[in-house]
Amino acid sequence: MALDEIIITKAIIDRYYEKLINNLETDVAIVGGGPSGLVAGYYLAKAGKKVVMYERKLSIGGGMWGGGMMFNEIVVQKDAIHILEEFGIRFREFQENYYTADAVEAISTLTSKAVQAGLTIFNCVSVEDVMMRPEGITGLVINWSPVEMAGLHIDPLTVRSKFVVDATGHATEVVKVAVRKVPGKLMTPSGKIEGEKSMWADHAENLTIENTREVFPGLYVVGMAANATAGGPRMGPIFGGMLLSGEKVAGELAGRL
Ligand code: 48H
Repeated sequence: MALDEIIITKAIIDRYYEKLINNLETDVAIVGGGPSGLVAGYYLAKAGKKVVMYERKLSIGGGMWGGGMMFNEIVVQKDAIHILEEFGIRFREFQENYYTADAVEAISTLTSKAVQAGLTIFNCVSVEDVMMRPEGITGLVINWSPVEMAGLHIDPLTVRSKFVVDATGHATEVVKVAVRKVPGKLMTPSGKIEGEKSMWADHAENLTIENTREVFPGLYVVGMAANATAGGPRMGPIFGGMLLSGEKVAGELAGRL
């Protein structure tokens, strides 16, 4: 049967439109497609929640692809091994409590399993603002990343969600917008972003999980964004904290929804 380019085009437009329209109102909107956001999206979708993710870049995965300094292996500690097992990511023991996994297998599997569980991902979409109401943050303001990159003056669109998760990593972009533009204070000691601190892997890994929580009504932080918001240190290429943080936020939100 001959292939018709117009049917190919229609198929893409129709299916994308369907995805877009079905995700204008969701339970949870996750900003950023790094490891913590993907794990959160997977567990929320698995719990039957309607969950969407926006990722600025063309590729999903954030900072996991490159392992440590482009040596594409990651380290995961024992406490988080059950998450690798849940996703079917292969790992090897290096020495007691230190396990390694191939970074490419890890991030591609997190992405694939999250989407298959029901997470809808929009890549090449940047979150530039939040929607606010007296009760808190109730959605996101989105635009094509190429619009942002080209500096075009084009108004964005808006999506509503019961909860927003900032999974933007070191940049903490959603929390930054909230601090700058939404009346009220963050649930942190200073009421503002405390700022990421220097390397201390052991301390940072525990704090990442502790700091994974609601920081403004309707807004949760996860992964590196959680530490940056609460003033925790960085941890380098050990990823257990990122995975456990995603699992924690999903559990808390599923409980509230
Ligand atoms: C849409 C956005 C926006 C926006 C950013 O950095 P990530 O991998 O995030 P985490 O927290 O899941 O993982 C952190 C980890 O990769 C890491 O950097 C570690 C462990 N560092 C330790 C250390 O010591 O350095 O992913 C965040 C994603 C990226 O893909 C961004 O492109 C995306 O968020 N993003 N997407 N709209 N406004 N801002």
